[in-house]
Amino acid sequence: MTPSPTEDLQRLQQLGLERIAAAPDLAALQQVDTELLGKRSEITALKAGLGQLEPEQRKAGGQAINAARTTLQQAVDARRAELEGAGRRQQLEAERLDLTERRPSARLGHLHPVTRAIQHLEDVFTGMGFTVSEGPEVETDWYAFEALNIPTWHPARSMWDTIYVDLGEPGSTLLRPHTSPVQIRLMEHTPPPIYSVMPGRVFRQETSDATHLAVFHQIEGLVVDRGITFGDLAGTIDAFTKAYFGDRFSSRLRPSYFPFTEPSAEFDIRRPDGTWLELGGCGMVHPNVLQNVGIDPEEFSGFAFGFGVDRLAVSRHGVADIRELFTNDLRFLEQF
Ligand code: FA5
Repeated sequence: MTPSPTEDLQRLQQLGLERIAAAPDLAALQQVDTELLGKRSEITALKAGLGQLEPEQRKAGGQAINAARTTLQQAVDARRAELEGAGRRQQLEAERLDLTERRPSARLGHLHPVTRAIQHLEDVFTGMGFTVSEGPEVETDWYAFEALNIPTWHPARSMWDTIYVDLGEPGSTLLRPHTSPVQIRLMEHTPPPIYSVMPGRVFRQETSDATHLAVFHQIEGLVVDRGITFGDLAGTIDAFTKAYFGDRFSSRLRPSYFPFTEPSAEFDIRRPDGTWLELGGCGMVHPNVLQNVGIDPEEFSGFAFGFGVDRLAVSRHGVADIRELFTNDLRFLEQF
């Protein structure tokens, strides 16, 4: 006994719907569509067979076949829309450009530890009411020595192993061996009160070792006002040490000598491991220096300090050898 057209239809519709739902892509769906509803499909064959039925059965059969066709056709259309939508989403996703995305392979650099130290120092000092000033790296003998109370004959000249530039009178032009000339330039143009720091690069004829470089950085500080005392200097150095290094570091002043300050002191910091590091020199601005720039030492007094930024950066980061800063080994620099 052959199955009735109704049973055939139900089976065809059920199987058809399953195949449509399972079609993984548009090409597969097209194939299923042709097989289910095309000219050579079973459903078309069923329709052709209607002619052999009785007229009343023919009508009911025709309606059932049409209903099944419509159901299958709607399922194909729905699945097609679904697959097309997924395709568009996939394409959009593939073509998406996220401009805010940081790819893990694109490594961002950062500023050199010495540049960062200078910026940090500027922040600390501007927070204490200081301005920031700059001066040239190539200097004249006047600014680097004479105006700082160090005449040519002065034995203290040997404190700075100066690199001279072959320009003008021999010995008249040089690479500044310290940032103190910027004090002179500032005082020449700015009437007191002066509260300023002056960071910059300096140069000395020096053989590098773990604590010395031939090209390094200093930051100079200068205060000129009425009634400034050595107590103000000591207080400023102390406030700076705590602000920059934190409470685990402390500072001390040792008597010393600089021709441009009187009295003079050496400024050391004590690291958390208990060792001391000579960071810089300081003192009360010598009256001769004030006179050299036309400031009356009877009316104004001041203090100055100058210390090594590179030494400060390495001690802050616990680096044993200062030369590491400038060998430009990325594996070293990336740690900061
Ligand atoms: C001076 O250069 C004075 N101009 C400092 C000063 C300013 C004194 C204002 C008084 C008033 P000195 O030569 O000591 O001083 O150098 C100051 C600091 O620079 C040193 O304490 C050290 O921290 C740093 N320094 C000196 N030489 C080197 C070097 N070769 N490499 C790295 N850092 C150095």
